[in-house]
Amino acid sequence: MSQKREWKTIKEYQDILFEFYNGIAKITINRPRYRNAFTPTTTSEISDALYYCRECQDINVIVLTGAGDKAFCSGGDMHVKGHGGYIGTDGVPRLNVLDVQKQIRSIPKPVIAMVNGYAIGGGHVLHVVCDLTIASENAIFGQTGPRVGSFDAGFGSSYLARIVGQKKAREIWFLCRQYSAQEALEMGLVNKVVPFDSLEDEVVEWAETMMQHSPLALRMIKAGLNAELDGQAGIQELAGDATMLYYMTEEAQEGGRAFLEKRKPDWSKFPKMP
Ligand code: S0N
Repeated sequence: MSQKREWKTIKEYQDILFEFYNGIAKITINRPRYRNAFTPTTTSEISDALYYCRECQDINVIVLTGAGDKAFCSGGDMHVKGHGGYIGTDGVPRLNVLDVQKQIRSIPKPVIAMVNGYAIGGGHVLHVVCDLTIASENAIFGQTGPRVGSFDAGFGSSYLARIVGQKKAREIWFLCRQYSAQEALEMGLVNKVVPFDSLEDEVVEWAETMMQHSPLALRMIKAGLNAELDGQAGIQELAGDATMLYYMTEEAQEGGRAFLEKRKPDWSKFPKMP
């Protein structure tokens, strides 16, 4: 039996719920009528929430999910698909889910996809880019692009191939089949499959376990795992973290202090580790 939790609303949005519980932020795509398909409004709201999560000191782990028991996310909302992207309320076509994908990968905190039903098309890519995926037994995974007139040749393909291998990634994209949660587990696409009623309990337990560990260590591991795959952008993130750590040292402080005190810095007192 699932445990009842008091999730507190962090901020009100139109298309998403953004809630907090015990160090965990939960972002829920709240368009169950359309199997939680996203519009430009949905994705810009997720971006805004992720920015908040990055800045907020009280948030340690982020959970991304969909409302209801049918879908995590069914990708871009076909009702607003126009020439050049998904058309927002301003009439401009956009593919701004790409910004969300990049944010999920670069936010220096673990992101868990809590997949509670269909993760399809651009919705599948969203779970792929999360650090971890916990799925309910009724979850179904797949890409539809070549069948419905789209594709994601970015993280949705290359990172997918890193996870499931080149042959399987090509199968997923070329054949546009749907895969059960069990099949997804067997191909390493998800971390764990649990009954629907215990999905949130399991996700919260994983989050709480990670929260017992060093946030900085988790941050560096995430940056390192990304850096291997993300080229110069990945190295920039890892290097940024190295700079942050360097700024925490007395040696770095000495440089700044010496400049302000108009003297030569004295580096001699700092250890040169072998
Ligand atoms: C999810 C599916 C399998 C669920 O089937 P089920 O349970 O039988 O429900 P339905 O009766 O089909 O659906 C219920 C209602 O929900 C609507 N709906 C479902 N999905 C969407 C959707 N994606 N957009 C709009 N509406 C949706 C149905 O129409 C139905 O409404 P009513 O009751 O009025 O008929 C099944 O629904 C399904 O297969 N859905 C479509 C899944 C799909 O093909 N998704 C891909 C969409 N495209 C992308 O995601 C492209 C991504 C992309 O464009 C991209 C590429 C590269 C870089 C960026 C992007 C980007 O997105 O920005």
